[in-house]
Amino acid sequence: MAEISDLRKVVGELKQKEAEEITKELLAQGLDPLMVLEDGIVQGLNDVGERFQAKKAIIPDLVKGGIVARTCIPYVEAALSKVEVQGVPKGKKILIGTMLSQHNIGKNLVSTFLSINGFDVVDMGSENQPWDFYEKAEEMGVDMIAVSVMFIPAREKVAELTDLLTQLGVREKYKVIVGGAITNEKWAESIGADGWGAQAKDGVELAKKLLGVA
Ligand code: B12
Repeated sequence: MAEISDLRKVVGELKQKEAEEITKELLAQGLDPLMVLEDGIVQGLNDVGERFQAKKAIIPDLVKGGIVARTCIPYVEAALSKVEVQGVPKGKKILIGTMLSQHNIGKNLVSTFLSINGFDVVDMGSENQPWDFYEKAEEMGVDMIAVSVMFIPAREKVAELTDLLTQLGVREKYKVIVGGAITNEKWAESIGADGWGAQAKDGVELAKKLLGVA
């Protein structure tokens, strides 16, 4: 019988077919889809990232890691929507995007989690600049801006975003939350974000808390 550690291993080894089969098997066993996601798929990708950092993996491995993850995640999402759906419209609009980077897998997960929990999500995709977030937030009249931050150059751009909102006199209109592989709570506080989340599900908790909805 497959275990979550097996999923982490095959994702880390970039074995697409095996990863897909084990994901299906673990979910069929009734394991918590959130654990399958975080302890299996995300940890496996972190292992790929660590190998890359240690120069034991190359960019095509990162590309393959993204493909393996995107093969497995739809099964998790299907299982999540069965157990997690709150379905209650919250009447709150949240803008989400990645700052600068092409890494969109985590952002897509946060977006899905928010949607299935009843938030109205405006997904502006990847490779955004600070002013893209500002313009879209004003255009769509959102309540919150969620930024996914996945590589180092993106970090200072998020600081630029909070400064820009302040300079334009709209900082109070929007709650700003951040997350992503290279972020932590201390950094989020230092750039004046309203909240930070380690995992996609934290985005939902932060949105509920900061926007004052049950
Ligand atoms: C797959 C991958 C890629 C793929 C991405 C494919 C895609 N469509 O997304 C591709 C090939 C594009 C890629 C490219 C690069 N990558 Co890359 N990549 C990764 C890898 C292995 C996995 C990322 C991933 O999808 N993880 C799975 C998802 C689910 O996790 P996540 O994004 O972290 O999201 C979770 C949480 O963080 C959270 N979350 C995310 N966003 C938000 C937002 C909010 C508001 C909240 C609450 C929560 C939240 O929720 C998610 C679920 O729990 C990471 C390693 C790692 N440790 O993450 C490196 C990594 C991110 N990449 C890295 C680098 C360096 C690069 C490149 C610069 C390499 C290069 N020299 O070209 C390029 C940059 C390209 C660009 N312009 O953006 C570094 C970044 C660190 C740094 N020093 O900047 C990492 C950490 C690898 C490493 N250890 O060196 N990469």
